[in-house]
Amino acid sequence: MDRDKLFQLLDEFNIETPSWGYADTGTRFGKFFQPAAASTIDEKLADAGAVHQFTACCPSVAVHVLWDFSVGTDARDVAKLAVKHGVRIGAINPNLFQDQVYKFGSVCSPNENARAHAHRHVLDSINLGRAVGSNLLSLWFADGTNYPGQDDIITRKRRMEGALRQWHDAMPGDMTMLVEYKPFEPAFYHTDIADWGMATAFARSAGPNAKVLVDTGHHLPGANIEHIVACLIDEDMLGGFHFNDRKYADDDLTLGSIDPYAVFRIFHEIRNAADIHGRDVSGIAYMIDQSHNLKPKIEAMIQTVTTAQELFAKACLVDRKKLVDAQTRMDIIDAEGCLKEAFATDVRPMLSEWRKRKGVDPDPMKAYRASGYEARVAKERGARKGAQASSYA
Ligand code: LRH
Ligand code: MN
Repeated sequence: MDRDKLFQLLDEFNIETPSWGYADTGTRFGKFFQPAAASTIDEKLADAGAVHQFTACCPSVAVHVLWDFSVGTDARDVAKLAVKHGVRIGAINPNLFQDQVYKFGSVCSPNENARAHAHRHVLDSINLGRAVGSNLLSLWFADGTNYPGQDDIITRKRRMEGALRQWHDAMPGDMTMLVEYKPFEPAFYHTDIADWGMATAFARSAGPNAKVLVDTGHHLPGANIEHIVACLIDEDMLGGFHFNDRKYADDDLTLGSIDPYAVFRIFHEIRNAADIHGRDVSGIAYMIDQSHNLKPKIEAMIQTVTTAQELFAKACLVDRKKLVDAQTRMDIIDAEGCLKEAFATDVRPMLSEWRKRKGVDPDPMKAYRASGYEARVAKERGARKGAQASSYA
């Protein structure tokens, strides 16, 4: 692959960062506060702006409605704040899991108050998306049950179908609905949208502007995620990703920290679908969904973004002519060798040159650390926060 083609692909490879990745997050066993952590939407957008300033590939920020838009907030003001910090508002994520009324689910709940509450919240989220100029409605449902017999699975399925169809039809024509699946947590017996097949069926029944969102942490051990990705692309049903890494479950660790070759294989299938099968992969939304419980949050985000760029660039370098030839000759060693060769390629010099061309420092982490941004905001924000206690119960 010639350098200009690779640089053009890198220009198009934008990665959306999550507002919640800049805030203090934890597990049920505790939350460890960081003085520099963001808590207001202004601070989250400022930090996302800093990541974009040093990486040149993160122009948008995903928001979670109830975490980022307190009551009375004018959405247009938030959009202006984003511009002030050099970014724009990306995917709109309604919160359909934290309100007390959602004890037995949101749109799948036997409790019609829960269904009505959820219905209104997503309609409000669609209007918010219009107000901030976002064309992505990203839906994840904690809906499910904890015990066999607790509720009727088919009744819940039909409630979900009805709700998704209504919201799909309420969306403006240029908005895409992303349906995210997850096998378990917080539900521990069944989850109403548990895997890619269910998400695809729900998206198809919702309407033409509904696609599937693949969160890399939402698969049972042993699942072949790149196989799922290849199928979704060929079915024209892949809407986007929530990238993170994990060793066990939905650990939300930083991308490539546990299994970088797995991420490379996903990017390989995307490039293969485009280069060999002529599939249009330009509309795929590359988003990060991580919680940085221990790592400094902005450094973790910069590390994630540069790792994603490296693994994407390596996947672009697979010699697909040689690969197809080896596959046709059923020469497994040579075929696998094409991927191994690309994965072993040190793409950092090329990425450094791409960054120079974009007018940013070839080493974003070093440049960020030298900027003093972290110490400055820690001083500003730490002073305001004072002592904080964290306990789950
Ligand atoms: C659920 C999930 C979903 C979000 C949340 C922050 O596990 O992946 O995408 O809404 O994390
Ligand atoms: Mn997710």
